Amino acid sequence: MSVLEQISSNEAMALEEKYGAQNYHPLPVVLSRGEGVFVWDVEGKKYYDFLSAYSAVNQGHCHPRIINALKEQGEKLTLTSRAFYNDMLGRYEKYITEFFGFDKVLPMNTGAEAVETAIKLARKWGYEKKGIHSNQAKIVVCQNNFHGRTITIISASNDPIATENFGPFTPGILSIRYNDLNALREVLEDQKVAAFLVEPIQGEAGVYVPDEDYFREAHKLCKENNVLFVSDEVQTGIARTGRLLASCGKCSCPDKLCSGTPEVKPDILILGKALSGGVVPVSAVLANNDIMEVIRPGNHGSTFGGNPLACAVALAALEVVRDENLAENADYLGKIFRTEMEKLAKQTDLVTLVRGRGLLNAIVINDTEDSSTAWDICIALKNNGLLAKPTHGNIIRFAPPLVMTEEELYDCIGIIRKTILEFKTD
Ligand code: IF1
Repeated sequence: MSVLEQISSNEAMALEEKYGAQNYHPLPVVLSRGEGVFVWDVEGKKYYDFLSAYSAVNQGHCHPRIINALKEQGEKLTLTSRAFYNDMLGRYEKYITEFFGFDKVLPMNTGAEAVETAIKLARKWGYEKKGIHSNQAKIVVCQNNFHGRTITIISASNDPIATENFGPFTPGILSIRYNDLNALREVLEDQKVAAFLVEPIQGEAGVYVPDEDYFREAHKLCKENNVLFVSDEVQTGIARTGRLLASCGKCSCPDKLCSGTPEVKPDILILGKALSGGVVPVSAVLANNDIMEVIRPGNHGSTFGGNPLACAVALAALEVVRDENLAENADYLGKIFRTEMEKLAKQTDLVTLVRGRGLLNAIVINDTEDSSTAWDICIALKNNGLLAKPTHGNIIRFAPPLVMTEEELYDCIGIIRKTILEFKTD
């Protein structure tokens, strides 16, 4: 069999099982094409994508403008390394910093790399600007966080599956309860704290939305204590929650871009995933000069970070977010979605709770002990033409591309309603 020959779903799954490390447990569907809110499996069955590659494909699959940028730049220049200048990086840096309202950007590739970068930046700032004694700096994180998979980042995790037998871990991390301002107030009394690293909504924890004023007050506490407020918007950023950034709180940006003065402007902003529309790995750390200036040549970097292909793709991906009003669309559709899911929750004992913001939502399934119901519902949804994945056992996350139309959303709500109401537990 030639490697380029068309294969069946079963063959593709068997190959992954035989030759791939088994670090995932995917839904049994093998995709070979995507366009907008739809994906197709190798047998040609069409599905609504309700995961969007964990919110990386906010602009929809293979968005023509982004793919065009990929093709055009791909034929010109893809990688120079940072040993030389390239003619795309500066243009991209100007665009993204103005877009989000920061002085400077440090370009990386994956979300985890950007989180690592932010931690390094915060520590260095802690020593050089705050005056913390060398090697004493602490980073505060929240329980049930998800920031990525590196050793330092999992050192901040309390998920046994992500951490067991990966030690020894990175020291200097303090963990407090999420959505608990008193816990934050207490921990900030420690003068060695350089930064508070937090997600505006905890995605992996099951789309856990904090209290309305949590971010604003947490930000204030950090300011009072000369601690950097570091917002991980890898998943929540780029219009996913109905605003350009989830940390904007009640979005009041006159130009709808949040480049004015958002309600909470983090000291360090971490972006990834949809920054490239899911086309190539592009992540970024944004901060103002007084923080970013602690990084000097040789302190940090990456072979691929800031490569011209990534820059061209990310520029196009951000233009799509702005020109197609994706934040507004996510806000509008999200309200419809939650209203309809709440109606559904009243009709069945299977759904106990609906929560989320914009088009980052989850329903909590009244599940059996071994959590098989949420998985089985996702299999039934797949058979009915909609792809979603359970998280933390009994929670199903719903996060379609933000280019969805209202008509398509109602179609999807119909599929979810029908699937759940017809679902039989045995
Ligand atoms: C996987 C969840 C989503 C993230 C935040 C950094 C990163 C992520 C807030 C790292 C990554 C992913 C990765 C993915 C599952 C996933 C996820 F379920 F874990 F929570 F999106 F919903 N900060 N999130 O959410 O970014 O290095 O992966 O580019 O398969 O591990 P990355």
